[in-house]
Amino acid sequence: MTRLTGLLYGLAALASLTTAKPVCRDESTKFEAEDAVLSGTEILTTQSGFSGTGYVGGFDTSTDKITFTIPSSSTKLYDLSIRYAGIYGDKKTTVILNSGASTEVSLPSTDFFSTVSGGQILLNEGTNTLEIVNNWGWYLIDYILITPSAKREAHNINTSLVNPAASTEAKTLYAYLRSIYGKKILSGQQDLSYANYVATLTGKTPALVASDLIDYSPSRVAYQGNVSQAVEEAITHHQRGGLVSILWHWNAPAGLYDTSENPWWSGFYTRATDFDIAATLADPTGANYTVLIRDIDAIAYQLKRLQNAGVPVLWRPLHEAEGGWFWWGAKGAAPAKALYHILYDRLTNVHGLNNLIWVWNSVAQDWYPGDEVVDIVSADVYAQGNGPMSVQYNELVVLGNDKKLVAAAEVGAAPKPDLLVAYEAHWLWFCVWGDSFINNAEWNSPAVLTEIYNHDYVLTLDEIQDWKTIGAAQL
Ligand SMILES: [Ca+2]
Repeated sequence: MTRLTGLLYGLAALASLTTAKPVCRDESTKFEAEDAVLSGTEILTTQSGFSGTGYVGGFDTSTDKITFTIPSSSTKLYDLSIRYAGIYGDKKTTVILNSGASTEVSLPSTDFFSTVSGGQILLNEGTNTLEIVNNWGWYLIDYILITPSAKREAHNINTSLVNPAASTEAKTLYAYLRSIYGKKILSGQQDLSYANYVATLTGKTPALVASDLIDYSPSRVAYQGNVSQAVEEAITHHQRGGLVSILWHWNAPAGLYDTSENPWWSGFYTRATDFDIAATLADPTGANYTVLIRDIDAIAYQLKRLQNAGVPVLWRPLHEAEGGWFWWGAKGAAPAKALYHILYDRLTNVHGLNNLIWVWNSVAQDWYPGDEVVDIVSADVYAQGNGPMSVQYNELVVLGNDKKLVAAAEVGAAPKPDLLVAYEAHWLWFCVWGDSFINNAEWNSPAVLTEIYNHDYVLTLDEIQDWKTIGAAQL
C-alpha cells in the first residue's frame, strides 16, 4: 500500500544502498530475462539498450510471469537488482522466491533501461526459483542481477525523542525500544479484541496493541454519538503491561458526500468527501480551517486521557499519506506535510501532550516531514506469504538515515522470525490488521501464527513486563 514516487527516489535509494553495501562486481551473477522460462510473456527487441539477445515484455494479465532458475552453493542472502524499462509509466511488479513470500517492487517510470533494487533474497542450497509476476504489468524486463549481501552495519539510532519536553514515560519507552532494536521484534495486533483472539489461538498475547481514534472524529460523533472505547482499550492493555500504538482514520471535518456509494462512515477516504486539504490550509481564516483545528483539539482531548493515565503512545497520525486514498494525502506531499507539522505543533505546544512518540508512516523521500518531528519511520505492508518485507525495511533505513527506529506499523501477514533474522530486517514491531487479516488463513494460518508467537525472536506481552525497568535503567 506504499508507493515510491519517481525515478529520483529510486536512484537515491539505490545510490545509498550502494554506498552502504559496497558491491564487488566479480561476485555478481546476471540472469537474462530472455533466457528464463516465460509464461504469457514474450521476448522483444525493439527498445534499444538491452543486454544479451533481448528483453521480456507482454505483462498484461495477472498470471503473466518470468521464472528464473538460480543455483546456489549454500544458503545465503543476496541483493537483487532488476534491470527494466518503465516506458509506460510508474508500475509495480511482484517478486516471488521459491513459491513462497511475495515482495512488491516499484518500477518507476523511465524512458530507457534502468536498474532498481529488488531488495534481498535468501537462496537455499541447490536450485531456487525466482518469479517476476505481472502485478500492475506494462513494463519491460532485461535481466536480474544477484550479489551476495554485505553484513548490515551497526545502527546509529538517535538517543533522544524529538520533543524536548517528552515525558518520563515516553522517554522510558523510547529507551526500551532502542535497547531491543535489531535484537528482537515486538509482536503487535490491531484492536484489543483481536489481540485477545491471538492469545486464545497461540497461547501468547501480543506485546503491542494498536487502537484507532476513528470514532472520536467529530463528523462521526455527529452521526452516531460517543461510541468509541478505543482509549479505554488502550488503557486496559497498558495496565496489563503492554505497549500502545494509536492511529486515526480521521473522518473529514466537513464535506462528506454521505451517499449510498460513499456513506458518512467512509469519510476518511478521498472518494467520500470534497474536503480539500490544500485549499483549507491556504485559508487559515476560513470555516474549513476552523473545523480542522476543532478536530485536532477533539483528538487532543482523547490523547490527554492517555497521558493522564500514564500511557506513552506510539502515535501514528496521517498514515499512508503517500497513497492518496485518504483525504490528507489527496493533494500531494506538501499539504500532507504541512498538516503533520500543524498536528505536531498543536498537540505538543498548545495541548502539552508529551506522552507521544511520533511515528511517520510513508516511505517516499519527498513525503517525509523532517527529522525534527519524527521519532520512528514506518510502513504499512500488505503482502501474503509471511515474508520479511526487506524491501520496505531497507527503504525506511535509508529514509531515516539509520537514525530512526523502523516499524511495520500495519501488515497483512505477520513475518516469520527466521526470515527476519536471515534478512537482517530489524523491524521494531509488526502489527497485523484486524478483521479479514489476522483471522484469515490466506494471510495468517493458525499454524504459522502459533510458530511466530512462540518464537524466541518475538517478544510477547509476558516477555516485556519489565520494559519500564529496562528503559529507566538507560535514561
Ligand atoms: Ca536481456
